[in-house]
Amino acid sequence: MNPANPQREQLWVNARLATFDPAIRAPYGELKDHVLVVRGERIESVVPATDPSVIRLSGEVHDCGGRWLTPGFIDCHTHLIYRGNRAAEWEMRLAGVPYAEIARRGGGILNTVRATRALGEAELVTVALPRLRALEAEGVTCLEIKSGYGLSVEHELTMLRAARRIAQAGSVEVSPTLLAAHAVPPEFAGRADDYVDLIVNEMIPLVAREKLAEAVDAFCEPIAFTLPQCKRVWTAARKHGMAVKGHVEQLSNSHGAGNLAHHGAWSADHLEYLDAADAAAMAVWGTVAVLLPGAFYFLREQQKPPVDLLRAASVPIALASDLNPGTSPFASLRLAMNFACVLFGLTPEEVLAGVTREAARALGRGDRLGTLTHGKQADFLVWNVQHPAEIVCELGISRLQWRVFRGRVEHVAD
Ligand code: DI6
Ligand code: FE
Repeated sequence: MNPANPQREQLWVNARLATFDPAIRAPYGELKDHVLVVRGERIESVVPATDPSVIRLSGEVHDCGGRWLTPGFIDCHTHLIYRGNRAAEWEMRLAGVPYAEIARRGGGILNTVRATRALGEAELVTVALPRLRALEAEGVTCLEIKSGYGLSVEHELTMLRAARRIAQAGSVEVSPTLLAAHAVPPEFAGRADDYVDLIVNEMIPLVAREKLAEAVDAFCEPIAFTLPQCKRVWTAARKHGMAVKGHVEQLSNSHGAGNLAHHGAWSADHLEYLDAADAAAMAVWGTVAVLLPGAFYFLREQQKPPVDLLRAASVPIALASDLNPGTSPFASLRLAMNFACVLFGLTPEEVLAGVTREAARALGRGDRLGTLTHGKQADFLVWNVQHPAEIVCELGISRLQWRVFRGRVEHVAD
């Protein structure tokens, strides 16, 4: 896609701006009667409509007719790239076989690894595209993409190169993450520590050198990797200048979240079993809590993440789809947003902040994305709604009118 003309100015008028600017006290950071001025790929300013400077502005005028504008949505935890589906395993789970048992029998993640390894870079893009398009149609302008279904040097790199191709296609911003520590591959069965050696000594240095990922993730659970193994992965990542994050406290408490915080992590994800000490550490180090209600729902978990504890400790809360074929098989951030309200008790305002301002922080992009403020990238959405809560409440219908990515306007619906 062509980049937006760097000089061209756009005036977005007659909109209610849900800025999510923390400096604005109103719910949703609302600004009424303001003009959003875009130049090229950036938000140049947000000025009162009565400001004399507005008259002097020239450019393309977009009349929003009183509609709401939000920042572009950011899906900060996805496994977008994989082949096939695991509906047969889901059927088994519905019949009572636990997820961990399926994993122990060689199903689960390893099932998807076998399917995914058979594809090359271009084919991986092809199978991921329908999922990407579904997210974009809901207003996603930035997403994280994890590897983790390759589990060898060659196959993890192929997945990350496929993610790079998606980024280069230019319809969305991509934050690529190395998730080699997702499961122990069959070649290393019974030798998890040797596989961690491979991740630490070969994969991380190579991925850092080729700049194929920004961050390194690890799945810290008894069915995946122990805390000492994850710590080795996170330490190596930091040594190579990469950000860290983790799948932690989802099915048990391993204190992964507290350890991530001490590694200066971007985020700790899942967190159903998070305790107060680790929440406090996250607050101190600015580690974002990424809640993943889709996995909670599909696994029919009972233990909810401690939302009140996160609020009391002032830990920033983001949420994401966790799109993956096993535990969260749906390409819909809006569904995850709805689940977060209904299942976890977040407010619609927290949820919308959680896929904009806080999700941007969870991807190390808090300075560049996530709010409608001067200097940020011009990624925003125009909604045909009376109130922002409608975006979260009403499923199965799209009220998205325009999706703007880096200043390029895409008309979504009439
Ligand atoms: N994210 C993951 O990576 C695992 N659970 C989760 O919430 C499982 C992914 C899978 O089963 O393929
Ligand atoms: Fe995940």
